[in-house]
Amino acid sequence: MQREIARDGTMISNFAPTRRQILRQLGMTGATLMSGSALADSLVDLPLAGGPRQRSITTAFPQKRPMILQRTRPPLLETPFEAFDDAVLTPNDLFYVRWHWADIPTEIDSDGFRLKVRGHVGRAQSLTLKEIVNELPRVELTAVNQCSGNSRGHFEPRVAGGEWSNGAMGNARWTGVRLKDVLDRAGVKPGAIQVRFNGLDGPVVPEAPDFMKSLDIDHARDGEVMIAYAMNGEQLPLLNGFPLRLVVPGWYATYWVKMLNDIEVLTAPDTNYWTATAYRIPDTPGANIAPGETEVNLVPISRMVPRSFTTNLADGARVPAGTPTLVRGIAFGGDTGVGQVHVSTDAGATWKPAALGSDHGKYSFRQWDTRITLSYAGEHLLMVRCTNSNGVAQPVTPNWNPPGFMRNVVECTKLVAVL
Ligand SMILES: Nc1nc2c(c(=O)[nH]1)N[C@H]1C(S)=C(S)[C@@H](COP(=O)(O)O)O[C@H]1N2
Ligand SMILES: [Mo]
Repeated sequence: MQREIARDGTMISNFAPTRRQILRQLGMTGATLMSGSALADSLVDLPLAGGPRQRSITTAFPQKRPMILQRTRPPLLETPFEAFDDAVLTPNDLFYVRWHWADIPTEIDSDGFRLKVRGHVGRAQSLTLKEIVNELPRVELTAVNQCSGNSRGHFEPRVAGGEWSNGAMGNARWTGVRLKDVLDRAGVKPGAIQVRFNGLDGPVVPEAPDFMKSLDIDHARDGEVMIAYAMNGEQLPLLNGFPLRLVVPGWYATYWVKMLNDIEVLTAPDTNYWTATAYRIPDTPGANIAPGETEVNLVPISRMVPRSFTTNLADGARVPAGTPTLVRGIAFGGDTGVGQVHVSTDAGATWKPAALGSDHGKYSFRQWDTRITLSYAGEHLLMVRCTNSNGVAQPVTPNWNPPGFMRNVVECTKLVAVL
């Protein structure tokens, strides 16, 4: 088992649980999703566009430590940002949560659970968790799961939708099987076009469209897309998709279908609302348009773009003037690895490379650090910019689009240097 030291001095294991351990863990999971009352334990100020807004911290959800509460039904819980400074892997009990519909099973019997594989296949399957764990090759991958609308609350002008700050993302080590191996077992027939994924959750009213997403057949069979049964060496928390979820490395989390129990191979492009209509972005660089601009071509959201954050100094932090200050954070390349991370303390006139931490694979967060010296007392802006290994760099001006997707502007932290 590989281990590394986290910043708080504890050990992080690069968990390699045995099949027996995994099967023991995948016992019935049950939970009460929310108590309905007394959700707010305390308040947190978030510096969102249009002025800071107070949001509550909740401890009312199962398998979760205190989380920032966006919405109760369906649960939308944001990861407190400090978690990203503590370790390169986001702990399961701090991992953000997002659901579209409130009808989410509160108890799942793992013996009775089946994953169906059907549609345009030669041998339709109804797989038990034991079969998935024991009979298919196991794969592991560290990858960032980020909501398309992460950081939406910072859009200016403001847009409709969940007002996330920067905590609708997380990085985990995923264990599971290749989607390709599952599809091969079912024997996909020639003429397949897309593969549709559905989970156990559903809408509260029957007329509303069940949440489903589809991938093109070649993407589904690329050998990278996974069906995960463990996250950071443990079974998935119920709210993150117990017992199985899709992992689509490098792509926005909307495709990472949770509580996955149904895979359907299609012979025509999926026309369901969530694939054909929702989650569309302007077909422009960075999905960027001017507010009010119309007549733009829309395409499905897909690959992530690079981002980076300072994690050890919050906005308004006081640092000593004239002496070096340690600055550190995380970066990710989006659909590929981190190439370089640079910081600037002079409004972007000059950029200095940061040192990169250990490489957990191209889809993972990568830690970075450097030292800055602020020569005079007063306010300074610290900027951090990731360039991914394809040479794509974060923009210095924010993108804008009506759904508030794909924000990846260079982040600025205001520092106050004191003598
Ligand atoms: N079954 C199901 N899977 C789903 C969703 C959903 O509503 N239902 N939401 C998707 C979206 S938009 C996001 S951002 C991620 C959130 O994953 P998490 O809750 O594990 O962080 O789940 C995705 N998978
Ligand atoms: Mo999302």
